[in-house]
Amino acid sequence: MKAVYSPLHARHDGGFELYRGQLVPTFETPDRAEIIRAAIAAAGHELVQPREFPESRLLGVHDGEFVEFLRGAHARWQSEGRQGHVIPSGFPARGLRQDRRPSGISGSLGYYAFDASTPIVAGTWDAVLAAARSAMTAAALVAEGERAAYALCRPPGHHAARSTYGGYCYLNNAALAAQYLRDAGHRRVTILDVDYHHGNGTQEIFWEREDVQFVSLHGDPETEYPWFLGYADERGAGPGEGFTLNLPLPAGTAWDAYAAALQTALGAITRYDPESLVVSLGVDTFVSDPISSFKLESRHYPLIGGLLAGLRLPTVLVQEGGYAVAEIGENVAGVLGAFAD
Ligand code: Q9C
Ligand code: ZN
Repeated sequence: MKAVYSPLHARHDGGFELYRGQLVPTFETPDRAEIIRAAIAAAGHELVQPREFPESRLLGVHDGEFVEFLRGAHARWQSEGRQGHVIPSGFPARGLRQDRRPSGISGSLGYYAFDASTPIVAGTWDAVLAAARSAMTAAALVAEGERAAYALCRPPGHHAARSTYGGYCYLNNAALAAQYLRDAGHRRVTILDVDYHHGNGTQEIFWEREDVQFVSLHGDPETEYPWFLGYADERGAGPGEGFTLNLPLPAGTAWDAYAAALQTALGAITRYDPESLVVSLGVDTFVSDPISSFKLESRHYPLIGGLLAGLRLPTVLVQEGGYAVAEIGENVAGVLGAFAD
């Protein structure tokens, strides 16, 4: 299949994240994308560059002032003479005002971010925009008749909501792809999120919408990031009630229980009867992922691909997480390969 890739991803590099009480180099590294690129090229997928899009496309999913904040945050940090990393250090938790957007850089960071694991470096915006364009290009290819297309997005996107960023995510690539398909005339679109972590940003964006179904398999937020969303009782609201489905699974889940939950997800998708599918494709469900705890093995990813392809829907696959760098290429290529048969 066509795989959309931009070398601009590499400009997002060198950041640090607060992880278990220590400031460590971020797990979300440029070599992830390069290893995926090499593996899918070797498997015969055709690499294509992202297209240009009017930036107004971003506003179908994101708040305009949030987009401008992300674009300018690093330059502003520097112009205010700060050293160190662009990482927030305070957030508007319960009891603090949520209706004020502080004008200073520290208050703005706390207002827009929801964790301290998502650094902004000088090249972050270039990579973020290239990832968004890659997802929309893959959606355009599918809207134009491709059976499936893959966007090698880096940084990932599913934790980013309308006006918040976190979880290594800044703009929501999968949501932009789904919105693109809606704008291209697809009446109902499903986003299936198989990343290890709950796609809280995607859920929030489509929470009150019936035209985009959101289905997610993930580590139980009782113990797994992002901790504060992704529980089974979250089902959407208003016109969107019943169009969000969360299937949290306990830490340590292996293939059999995972496959059973995936069948539940596929059943819900079939009942919704969408015109197309967007897959938030994280492979941090892998047994040796350094920040996750499921126990899928490399041989399971072609099985996942086969089950997804079996829906027989035009499909956009969007790269999300996966931090076991040595195996990330094989695992992603395993999913994609099932669509070629
Ligand atoms: N103890 C994605 O996979 N830190 N984001 C987790 C767990 C953030 C993962 C800390 C993990 C974000 C796209
Ligand atoms: Zn993840």
